[in-house]
Amino acid sequence: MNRREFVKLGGLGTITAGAGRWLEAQEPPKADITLRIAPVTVELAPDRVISTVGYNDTSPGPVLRMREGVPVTVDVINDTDVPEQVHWHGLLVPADVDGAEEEGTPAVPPHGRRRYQFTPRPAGVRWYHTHTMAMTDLHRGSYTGQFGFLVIESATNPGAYDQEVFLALRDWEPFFTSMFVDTDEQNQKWPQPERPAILDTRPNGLEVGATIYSINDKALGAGEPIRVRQGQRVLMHLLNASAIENRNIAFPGHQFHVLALDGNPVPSPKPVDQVAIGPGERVDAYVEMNQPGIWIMGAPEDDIRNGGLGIVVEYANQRRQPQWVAPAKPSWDYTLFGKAGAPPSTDAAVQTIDMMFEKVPRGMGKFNSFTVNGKEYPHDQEFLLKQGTRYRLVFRNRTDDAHPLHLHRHLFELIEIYGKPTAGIVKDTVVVPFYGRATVEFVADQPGLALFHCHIQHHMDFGFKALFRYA
Ligand SMILES: [Cu+2]
Repeated sequence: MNRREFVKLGGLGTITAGAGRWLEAQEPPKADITLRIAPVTVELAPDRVISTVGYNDTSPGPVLRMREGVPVTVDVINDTDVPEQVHWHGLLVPADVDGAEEEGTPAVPPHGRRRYQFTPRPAGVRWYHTHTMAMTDLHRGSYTGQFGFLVIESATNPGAYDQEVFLALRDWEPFFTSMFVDTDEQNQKWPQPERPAILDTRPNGLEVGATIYSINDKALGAGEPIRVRQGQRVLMHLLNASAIENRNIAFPGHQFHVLALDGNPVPSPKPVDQVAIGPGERVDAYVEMNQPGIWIMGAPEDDIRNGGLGIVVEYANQRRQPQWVAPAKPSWDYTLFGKAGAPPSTDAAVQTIDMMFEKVPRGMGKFNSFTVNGKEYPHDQEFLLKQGTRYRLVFRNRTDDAHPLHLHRHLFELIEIYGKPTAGIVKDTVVVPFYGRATVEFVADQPGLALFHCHIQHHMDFGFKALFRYA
C-alpha cells in the first residue's frame, strides 16, 4: 500500500466514523408508548388459565392515555412468528398508520418492530386491537388477547364521578360450530324491511362460538369486585372486545346513565336498565350507587353469565352472597339517545351508497361466507368517495344475524334505524338488526383508503368487507 492509498483509506475511515456519529445523533427519540406483542397466559379463574397473545404481558393491554391533538409516538415490538397490525379503533388517522393491511398499513414484521406516529383525535374512549386476518386459525387476529382501551383526553371536563372503571367484555377458546350459538333472536323484535320474500334454506355452515367468558381478564367471581360506597357515582366504560358476538349487560337494581356511544357524547343522555353492545362498540355510562348490597352485574343469559361474563359489585360493609336478579326484557334502542330526526332527506347534495349484506350458507363442515352487494371482498370496483361530499350509507342486512358494522378512519351519524329517524348520534360501529336496515351519513374528509367491515372476525374474514377509496 502506498502513501497515497493509505491517506485515501484513512480519509474514508474518518468519513465512516463521522457517519457513525451522525447516525447516532439521528437515533430516533424514545417513544411515548411501547407495546410488545408476545404470548401471554391469562388466569380467568384459578382452575382456568388460557394461553394467548397479548400486549405488554397482559390481556387486556394497558389503558393507553393520549391527549387530543398532541402527536404521539408508539413503538410496537412484535415478539411472535407472524406479521401483526395494531389498529387504533375510532381515531381519525391516516391509512398508513391506521393498522389495516387492506388500507396499505405496513405490518409489524415477525420478531421486528414498527413505529406508529399520529395525532390522536377526537377525544373520547377509543380502543386498540390487532387487525390481522384469522380465517380458520382461532389463535390469530381478534380471537387473541390483543386489545385494550385507548382514552383520548380533551381539555374539557368529562363530568363529575367518584370512580372510573374500564370493563372489556370477552369470550375465549372459540370453536367452529354450525349450531346457532348466538342469542340475537332473544332480543327485541325490530321491523324487518330487508327480510327476503323467499328465505335461503340451504344448510348452515360453520361459524364461531365460545362458552368461556370474562370481563377484562377474569371470569365472574374470580376477580376483585368493583368496590363502591353508597351515594357514589361510578363512571363505567364498557367495551365489547369479542371477536364473535353481540352482548347485553344488566345490573340488578341499578341503571346505566348513558353519556356516550363509541366514545362520542350523545345528544340525549338517558338511564337504561340494560346495555346492548356489539363487537367493537363502546358505551360510557355512570351508575348511581343507591342500592346497598352485593350484586352481580353481567349478561342476562344464565349460561353466558355463569360462563364468566359478569363481575361482582360490592358496597362497603355488606356481607352476603352476590345477588343476581333477572332483568326485564331488553330495551336497548340507539334512538333513545338521539335528537328528534327527520326521515332521510332527499337533499341532492347527499350521495347515497346502498350496501346489501347477505350470508351464503355453505353446509355441514364448510365455512359460511358473506357478501356485500353480491360479492365477497375484494370488489372489482371499490366504493368511490369524492372529498368534501356528504355520503349516506344504507346498510341492508339480508341475513338472520345482527352485524356490528365498522367504518375505519371516519365517524358517521346515525340517521335511521329500526325504521325510526334520529340525529346527533355519532359512532364508528353500528349493530344492524337481522333483516333490518340502518342509514348513516358522513362527510368524506379523510383521504386515503378506508376499510369497512363487520366486526365479527369470521364474517370479516369470509367476505364481509369493503374498501372506500377517494377518487
Ligand atoms: Cu357480521
